[in-house]
Amino acid sequence: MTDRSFRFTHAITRRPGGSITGGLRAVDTGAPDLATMLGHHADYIAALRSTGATVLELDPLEAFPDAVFVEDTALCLPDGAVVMRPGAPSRLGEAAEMAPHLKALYAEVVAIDGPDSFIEGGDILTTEREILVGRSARTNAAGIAELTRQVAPWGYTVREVFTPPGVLHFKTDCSLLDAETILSTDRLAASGCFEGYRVISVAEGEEAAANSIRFNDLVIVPAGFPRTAERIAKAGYTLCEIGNSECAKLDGGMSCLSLRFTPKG
Ligand code: CIR
Repeated sequence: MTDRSFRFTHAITRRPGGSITGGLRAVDTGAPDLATMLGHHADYIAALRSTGATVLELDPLEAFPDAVFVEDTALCLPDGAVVMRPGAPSRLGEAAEMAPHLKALYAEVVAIDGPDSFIEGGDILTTEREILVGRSARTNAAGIAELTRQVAPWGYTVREVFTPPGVLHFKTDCSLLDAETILSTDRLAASGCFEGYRVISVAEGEEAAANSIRFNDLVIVPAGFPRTAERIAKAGYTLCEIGNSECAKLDGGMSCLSLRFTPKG
């Protein structure tokens, strides 16, 4: 298989609830507007579905203000799913809420469970040949070591890399575009972590466009970054732009809003 890292039959999403106004953020730029966010969320789900995928829409979890950002709760590979252990204390319980939904779709679901292990899905970039995990304020060496052991039986190798200082997650600054190609900020690519891949840089001043996703035939990008959008389109990808103004207030983007996978059953 040469496209398992970007061709998927399924996605899981979770609608934001009223508690979203209490979501974590590095800098307070104002409360997100729920109605606007729900509109963007619906557009996002429609884009995923337009590729033919089955998309599960879970109900809001009011007890967890950041629960819309489901990506951080699990890593989903063809052979099985790994339930994460989020490093943000207010998000730790979100992982257990996701586990039953994964068990309904996968024969094998394992979990990161060491008391000192922390890891969030936003720090994990799965490519065709490896899994890159960025150490960050949310993901530590113990979490990465546990993940490495969990995915080894499924034939995956993990490479530890670093999320730039002040950047929330590794994938805040990069996305997979195809088996060979990564969209990245210059500050992340400068670390050398994408050696051996083709890198398309986001335009200067448009760093937030780096959190995009390749989902089947689409590259889903946040709206409002025209120079980066043009670069991606010129490289031959089919673009779909989705509003992200409200999630951006909580440091969230296109990858955070879904788990994307093809379960073997
Ligand atoms: C957080 O700080 O955890 C949320 N406000 C944003 C999470 C974004 N998730 C992601 O990049 N995978």
